[in-house]
Amino acid sequence: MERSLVLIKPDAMQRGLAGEIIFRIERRGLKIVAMKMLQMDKALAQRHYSVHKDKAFFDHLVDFITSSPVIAIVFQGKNTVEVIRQTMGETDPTKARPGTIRGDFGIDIGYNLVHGSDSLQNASKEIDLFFSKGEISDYDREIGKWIS
Ligand code: IDP
Ligand code: MG
Repeated sequence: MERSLVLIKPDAMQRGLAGEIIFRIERRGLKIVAMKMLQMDKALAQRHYSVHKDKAFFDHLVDFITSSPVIAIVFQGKNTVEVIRQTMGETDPTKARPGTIRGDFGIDIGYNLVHGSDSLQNASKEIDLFFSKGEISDYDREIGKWIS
């Protein structure tokens, strides 16, 4: 079983798309094991996006992700990292296929609605940034056997 971190970004919060995004990922069969709404501060944003610190868009990205509350969610299930990346679509919404979250709701790379970890290693680091161990609840679901 894998875990991945999802963030419902400020543009999705402002546009009232949080439920739609959670719905699409949850419906794949992934299980929510932790969730909270929070206002990210600059320090957390810089740590979360530290791999991009030398990029031209970094300051804008930090301003954007701290501009409104976000919802942070840990999803758990089979191939979770890949399944979420696939459900989100390409980073640039103009390249994301219709049927993906970004392909259906986005038009600009700076406003692409949702974050999902890009590897198991980064998922683990990102989950630790947002959640303590005690905030993550693993539990069995009866429907689990019908999904994987
Ligand atoms: P990802 O979110 O699909 O994993 P990354 O390459 O990790 O994409 O980039 C992190 C975030 O930085 C993107 O989701 C997007 O919000 C923003 N970003 C990436 N590239 C650009 C760009 O060229 N211009 C503006 N923002 C960008
Ligand atoms: Mg990324």
